[in-house]
Amino acid sequence: MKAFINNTAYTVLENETILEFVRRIETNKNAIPTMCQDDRLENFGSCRVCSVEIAREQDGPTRTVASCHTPVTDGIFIYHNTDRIKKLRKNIVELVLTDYPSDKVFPEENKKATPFQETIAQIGIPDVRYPKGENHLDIETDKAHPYIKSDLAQCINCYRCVRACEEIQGEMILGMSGRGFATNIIKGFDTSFDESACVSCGACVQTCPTEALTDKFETKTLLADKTVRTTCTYCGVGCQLDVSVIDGEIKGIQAPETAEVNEGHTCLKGRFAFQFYDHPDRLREPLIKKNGKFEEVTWEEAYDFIASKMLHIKNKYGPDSIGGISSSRATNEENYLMQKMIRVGVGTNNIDGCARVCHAPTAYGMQQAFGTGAATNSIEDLKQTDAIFLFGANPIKGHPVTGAKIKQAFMKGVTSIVVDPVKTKLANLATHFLQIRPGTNVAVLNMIAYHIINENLVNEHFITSYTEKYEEFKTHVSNLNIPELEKLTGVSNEDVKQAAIAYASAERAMEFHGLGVTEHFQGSKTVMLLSNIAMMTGNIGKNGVGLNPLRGQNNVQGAADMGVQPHQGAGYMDVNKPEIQTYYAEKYGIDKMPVKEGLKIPQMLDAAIDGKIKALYIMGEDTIMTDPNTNHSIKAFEKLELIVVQELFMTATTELADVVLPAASYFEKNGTFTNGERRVQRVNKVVEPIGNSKPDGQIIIDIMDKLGYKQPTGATYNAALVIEEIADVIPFMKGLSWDRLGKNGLQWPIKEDGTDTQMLHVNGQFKKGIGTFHNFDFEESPEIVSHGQKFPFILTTGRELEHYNSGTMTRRTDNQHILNKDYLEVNPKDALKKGIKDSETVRIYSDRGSVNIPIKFSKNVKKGVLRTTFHQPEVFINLITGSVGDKETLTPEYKVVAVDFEKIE
Ligand SMILES: Nc1nc2c(c(=O)[nH]1)N[C@H]1C(S)=C(S)[C@@H](COP(=O)(O)OP(=O)(O)OC[C@H]3O[C@@H](n4cnc5c(=O)[nH]c(N)nc54)[C@H](O)[C@@H]3O)O[C@H]1N2
Ligand SMILES: Nc1nc2c(c(=O)[nH]1)N[C@H]1C(S)=C(S)[C@@H](COP(=O)(O)OP(=O)(O)OC[C@H]3O[C@@H](n4cnc5c(=O)[nH]c(N)nc54)[C@H](O)[C@@H]3O)O[C@H]1N2
Ligand SMILES: [Mo]
Repeated sequence: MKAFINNTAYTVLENETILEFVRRIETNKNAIPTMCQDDRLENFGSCRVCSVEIAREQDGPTRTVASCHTPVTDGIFIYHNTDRIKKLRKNIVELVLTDYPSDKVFPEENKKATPFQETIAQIGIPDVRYPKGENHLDIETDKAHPYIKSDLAQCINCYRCVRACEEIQGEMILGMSGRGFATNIIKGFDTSFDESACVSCGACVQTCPTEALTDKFETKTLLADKTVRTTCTYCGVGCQLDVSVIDGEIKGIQAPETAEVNEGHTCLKGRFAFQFYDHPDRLREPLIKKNGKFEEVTWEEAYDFIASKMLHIKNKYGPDSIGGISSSRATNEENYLMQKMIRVGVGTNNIDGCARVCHAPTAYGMQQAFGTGAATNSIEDLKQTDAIFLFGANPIKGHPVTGAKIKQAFMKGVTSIVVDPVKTKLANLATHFLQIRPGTNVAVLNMIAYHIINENLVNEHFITSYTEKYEEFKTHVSNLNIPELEKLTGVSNEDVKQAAIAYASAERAMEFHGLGVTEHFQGSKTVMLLSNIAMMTGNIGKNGVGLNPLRGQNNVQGAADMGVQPHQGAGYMDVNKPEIQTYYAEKYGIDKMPVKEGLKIPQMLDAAIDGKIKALYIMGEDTIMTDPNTNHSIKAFEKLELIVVQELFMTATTELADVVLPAASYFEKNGTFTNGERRVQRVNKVVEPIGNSKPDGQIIIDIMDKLGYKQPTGATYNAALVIEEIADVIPFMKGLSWDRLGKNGLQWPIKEDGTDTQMLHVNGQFKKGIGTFHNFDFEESPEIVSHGQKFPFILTTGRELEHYNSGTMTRRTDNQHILNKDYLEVNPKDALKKGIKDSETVRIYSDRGSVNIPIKFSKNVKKGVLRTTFHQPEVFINLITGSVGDKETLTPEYKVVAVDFEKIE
């Protein structure tokens, strides 16, 4: 199809609007001025600033249309800069200016123009001819919210904020009220931002073309010295951020609209929670504990102390007496170096990371079923799916940008199934919600498989062509005692059947899962059953399907890829195989690699108590706060001869250390993070390291050197060079290089020529050759079997939107002004039975200990179930969690804790 711009013919792309067409041909975003239009929002066509003239024939009679929402039709003639159109635009904007502060028409000194000011300049308005009317200029500025400011006097009623709130975030906090000049945006039921149910994502601020909505950092109008694109440090979504810097300090963050992952959106942590980075509490100097007190020392002194102690312990007790815990908060390059330091510098496979307390069962279970432990598809696929099966994940809080996309899909009517013991926001919107008893995943998935088979909804072709052991699974499932499982799970068989039918009859169904699957006694088994369900319905290997773990930390996927696991080295090769040992030894330029599989974190702690582990080297984990059964962890730490911790802040873990090394935060170093869809993205240095802190990569290279191994990429940490080494060692990253990563990264496997991979196991070609079915029976958690009688409530712990894990970072930002407490969610009936009122503080106790916590009445939990989180050290919930873990991977069962609670007298 062709159409004409000023009488010249051009080819039109499918579904192009006139605005898109003209902008593309003129390669100029400003070819037509706009006001209410935002590329990320549905076209609205209300302000008419983007008007153009169109004609059926050359220089024929014209019609005026809003170009943003008018599709190009075959052969039309477009005239977008005629005198008539220019006059019309000027009139529209002048009219808007009659109700707009006169001192905001042009950019203020030392400030960048707002998009509206740019439009004014583009249209060329020297002054406003019309007198000021009755207007809304006297509306007071709302500054109650810690981050978002609204000055509605500057509102031009373009509705962009209202639409962004709904169309990007999926909230409906903002609305319009009143008519004519009195029209203005309202929040909630006309409250302040602070009182509304706003999730503080800042989408409204980013889209607002004036300063009617700004963040408190005034990021929109900052005249920054530089803006650096980097990858967010919080969850595994991997949002891209544009960080503005003035005089070497970070002043504000916006979301780049060119980012494939987050498409100009972030949550409140990515956009606003950066103030931790230069907080007075940041560690700035190395510290050694002398006579029970930390003293500042030089790097040289700290290094010498660590190296001499480590070498002494290694010589006395052997290399297996030392263990390393690496950080999923740090970069790939740093994780790679860390596992190398432990394996090559020390000579042991005792290296592990936070995947152990998180998604290790996902990696293990998916490897058993498919051959690769990572997400099969990409988030982009949400646009192509017919059904979403959300199992034990709460992305609204944990992965907010993906959560918003899932919410959009739910609201648009995609078939939606949620399985969770807690009625989450998404559960409320879902077409099917199974509110199971915590810990009964295997039972409910067996029921689902039973119904899929019974209803004849299996994909026989997929099963026979690409998988094995289906018949065993089928026989197992057909022998199930369904009424017994119904009782165990606490959900009706009919509801499960309907959910099973909904999933299996969708053309394309996508599974998402989270910690509600993995942090359980039967975690790995649940992952394998989720894999079964996908395989038996043929939901693998095409767009809009698959098994998609919502990986937790910014770089937990990457840490495992880099070899932060005791049984597999960089690139998932088994460390106990002689040919693999030879492979790594050659790559690392040493004689021989350690031969024994290493210890997992819980085993390291047990071994410390048994006197077999003598030293722990920890890079960026708050083990004491975040591992279960804190008193057990403390007991282990107290037996150690050496504890080294690289950290940003003093934590419960550093308090017990012998040496604390100040690490540079992600703003202060280069490297890469790998998100939950296997996408390796650049982390670009934004500012210099705070104080005397150093990037983890530099610290590790220095320590390796002291231990007698010289890193071949040189004595200075250089991420691009370490990537070259990684690409040489890890076969599925052969084509990885710093330059190739570009702005939006690459998804592994990355071929030698640099082509990457959006989807795994395409056309039934499983990584391990053939997909394998496994079958399991439900087994009650030992936690319930041993302690359920005495402690009759089940506590499950999860997350809040505003805070991140141990809270070290988010607690040092204004997020703490939005939420500064952990609460215990209790079904009102349970509390009232004990004579406890809403908001009272209770004592909650288990076999391990007790803590005090304020309660919050909540109908989102059934009777007998309690929910809280683990962000605030004032509560320190892991004092009561237990040591039961997933049988295969030892991932702790944070989601089933036998407890009771009582009123504090
Ligand atoms: N705001 C914020 N975001 C985060 C984090 C944070 O601390 N704060 N942490 C990051 C990290 S490390 C991770 S791993 C991810 C985690 O993100 P998610 O996996 O979403 O983690 P959770 O909220 O802990 O648990 C998910 C859901 O599992 C449910 N669940 C509990 N028990 C069961 C069960 O027996 N069966 C089923 N089907 N469901 C169950 C819970 O009720 C909860 O809704 O979030 C990441 N993102
Ligand atoms: N009760 C309960 N406990 C849980 C969970 C639960 O659901 N319930 N979830 C578990 C899960 S899934 C996880 S992943 C763990 C998370 O547990 P952790 O990994 O211990 O928690 P984080 O707060 O993410 O980060 C650890 C530390 O890294 C530091 N840090 C950040 N960036 C850097 C850096 O670049 N370099 C260095 N050296 N340090 C840095 C931070 O200051 C922080 O203290 O918690 C687990 N604990
Ligand atoms: Mo995690």
